[in-house]
Amino acid sequence: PKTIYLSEYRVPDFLVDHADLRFELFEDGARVHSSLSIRRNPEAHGQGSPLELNGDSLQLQSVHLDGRELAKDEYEDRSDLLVVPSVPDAFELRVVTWIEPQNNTRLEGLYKSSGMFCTQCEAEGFRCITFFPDRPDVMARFRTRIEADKAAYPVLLSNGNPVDSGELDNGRHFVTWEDPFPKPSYLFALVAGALVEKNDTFRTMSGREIDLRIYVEPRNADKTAHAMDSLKRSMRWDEETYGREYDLDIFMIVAVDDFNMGAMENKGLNIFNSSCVLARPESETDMAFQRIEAIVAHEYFHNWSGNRVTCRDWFQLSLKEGFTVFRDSQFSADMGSPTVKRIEDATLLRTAQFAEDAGPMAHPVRPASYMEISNFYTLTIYEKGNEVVRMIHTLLGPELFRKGSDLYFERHDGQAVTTDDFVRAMEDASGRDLSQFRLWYEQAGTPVLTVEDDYDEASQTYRLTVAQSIPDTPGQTGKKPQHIPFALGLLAANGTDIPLTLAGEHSAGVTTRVLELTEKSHTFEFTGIASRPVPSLLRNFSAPVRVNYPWTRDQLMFLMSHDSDGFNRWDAGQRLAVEVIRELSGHAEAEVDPRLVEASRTLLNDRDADQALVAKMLQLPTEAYLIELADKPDVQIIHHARERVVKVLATALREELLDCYRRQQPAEPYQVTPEDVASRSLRNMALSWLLHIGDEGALSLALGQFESATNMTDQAGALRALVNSPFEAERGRALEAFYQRWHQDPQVVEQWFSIQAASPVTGDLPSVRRLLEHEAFDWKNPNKIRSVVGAFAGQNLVHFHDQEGSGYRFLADTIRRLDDSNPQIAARLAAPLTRWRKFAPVYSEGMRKALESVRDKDGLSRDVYEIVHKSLA
Ligand code: HT7
Ligand code: ZN
Repeated sequence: PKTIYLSEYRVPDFLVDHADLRFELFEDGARVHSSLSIRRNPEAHGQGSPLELNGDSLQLQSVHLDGRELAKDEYEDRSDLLVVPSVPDAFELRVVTWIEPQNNTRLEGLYKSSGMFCTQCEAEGFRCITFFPDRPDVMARFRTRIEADKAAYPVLLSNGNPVDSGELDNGRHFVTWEDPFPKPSYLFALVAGALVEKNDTFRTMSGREIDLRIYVEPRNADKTAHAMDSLKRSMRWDEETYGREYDLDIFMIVAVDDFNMGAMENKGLNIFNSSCVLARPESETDMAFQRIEAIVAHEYFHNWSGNRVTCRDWFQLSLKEGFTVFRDSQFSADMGSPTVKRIEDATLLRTAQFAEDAGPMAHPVRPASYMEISNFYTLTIYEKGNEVVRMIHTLLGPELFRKGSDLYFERHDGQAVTTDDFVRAMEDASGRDLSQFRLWYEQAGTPVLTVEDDYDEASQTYRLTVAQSIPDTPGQTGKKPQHIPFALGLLAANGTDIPLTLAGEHSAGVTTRVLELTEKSHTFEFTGIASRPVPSLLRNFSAPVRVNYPWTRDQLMFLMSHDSDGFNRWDAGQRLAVEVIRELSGHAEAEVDPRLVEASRTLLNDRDADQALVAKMLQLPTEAYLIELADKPDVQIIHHARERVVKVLATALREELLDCYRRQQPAEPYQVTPEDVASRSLRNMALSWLLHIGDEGALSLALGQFESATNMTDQAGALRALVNSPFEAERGRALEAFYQRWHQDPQVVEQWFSIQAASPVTGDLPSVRRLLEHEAFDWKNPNKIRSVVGAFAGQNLVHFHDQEGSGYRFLADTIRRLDDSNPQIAARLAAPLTRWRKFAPVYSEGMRKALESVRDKDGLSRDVYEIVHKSLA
């Protein structure tokens, strides 16, 4: 496969003003009539160049140019390109193609899911529908007519507003949609099916009434309320926070079961993976409710950050994704607990994005090259991209940031632009120079800050030296220092914040300061410090970096209880737990530091503290995070060390845990408030720790909760605790009862699969293989694959990293099997193997061999080829 470089970007030779599409949908295929008004781009260099339109898996039926059918020798039908060598400066091109959505297992372009037709065009799926300049800087006005059998497909949807509809012969009907906003082809969408519609309305800030519709299969009609509420909250929030108003008369969401990712922001017609939109308390967990609110908001926010202002090319993907993740995380923070949201974002980043940034697929937020763009929908583009925008927000402050975003939307409305245009708008609105800051977009790798300090009692000064270094990544060495906002505070011995005054300044009484790091090393001197302080560094995780500072365990305990920065209170607890677990690794006889037990006891007993934060603080660092922090990790040793800590904590804190379980009584009816979520989380954590040590009292609590739970958070919490307990008979009965109760709900069955596949108790490889044979498993459904294979390889580390290599071979077999049917999913599943070099040799050898076995498959897709070859290079 060919590598595509950012440096080779050229403006398009041709522009499309209008795309007039007609879809004839049948059971054995679909005929697509496309009429394009095309003209040469006055800004293009090659003025006599041939017309080239992208295509993929299309059967070409005819080509007309300005009404005349072209003979076969007047165009070239290469499998991925339609070339018309000789065309005038402006013309009408009519192309008819035949496609087979019913056989489309890749789920790109037009395909069928549970009997309905639907599309996924980002990034390059539109070319699987018809020939088109399928690149985001070609923006056209679309008009779409859909024709289908009326009984089987009563609902026919596309982007924009419906402008015509009617009956046709043979029981068929049609609807025509017109989208007034020019858009790139990746935002095109079509849906046809027997769907029910849930309606609501929203009055915008200028008083327009918007028709809101959620379309689902009839069996899901009772699962739309939460998404609808989330949508209305998002629309209001975007008006209040960014001044952005919705622009069409209708906003539609459709739920589909077979979807490669979470959701898609098609103009006016968002398409969602069912698991990211459908929920009711009885069958979905708190986590699902929160995920749905965030994803509905994310896709809605794209209407401005992505659709009205879009990307010039796919190297600019983070322009829309980083900014939109930033917007949705601000929204979630405003809707719930800001500190908890920050902890969740930082945990994902530090566990998974830092790992990506240290591995063979490391790439900048604005990559310089790719083979397959689908492989670049990564944590770096999304989550690090979010952090980069957040740092601009921190450096500018909220008012200037808002001025910058207003300027960006005003200046670039209707355009396809670059991350550089975004930064320039921020600079122009604020007067700040962000030239060095731009390195965040260009350099891959996670910066490491090494902090040293020194206190001088005589002069009452405290000196802090911060040195930054950025590790080499594939193809990038010798990196320049980046512009890093570094927030910090200093704590006095009584636990209060000390006002921070730098040498030469007058005291302003500020206790958290954002220092700006731009050099390889800086020394900051704080004056008027009466005694040696404890530093609270990188408050609220002000930059996506690693911080090394030699806190003692007593200092960490002190920060856990006194830091005014909630994030750093949590972080101190994590650091303490990491140290304690590390100390046990490979030393079976070593004692668990009693300070961790006491710190946990204090948290459990602290009824005045914010329980949402307490719930987070009591969670031990995950195995994945411990592995990420380790050099040549031995997975089995890390697993057993962490298990021992859980057992010691559960045994020592039995009374407190039982008390916590009884005390935490979330209000009825079920609500997803931070308080209630924390309450359920604490109860379920207490239950799971106690069942882990085989506590008989907790067993009856778990069985009672399992049977009487009125919401899925509690029912699945009890099931998970039972599954991970030593109570074999109860575990088996609970799993069976759960399946019998929920087997008709695919989303719940996915939870049932993943609880088992992720469990060290029930997720051994033979059992996971049995799940693949289960009647509810379906190789064509990405959610099912993720819930079994993804959960096993991503969460069940003790079995996946079996030293025999059986877990690796299993994953390699799965990737090879899926490579032909769904290459995007196959490539994503390969991620756990790509970091083989990181692991201790007993693991890395087996991982490498598994990757080689994938590499050697005949006819490897471009998606998997890129991942495997880059990992083995
Ligand atoms: N912008 C959407 C990306 C997406 C996607 C990309 C590749 C293959 C399938 C896909 N489905 C959705 C999702 C988002 O970030 O909003
Ligand atoms: Zn997005």
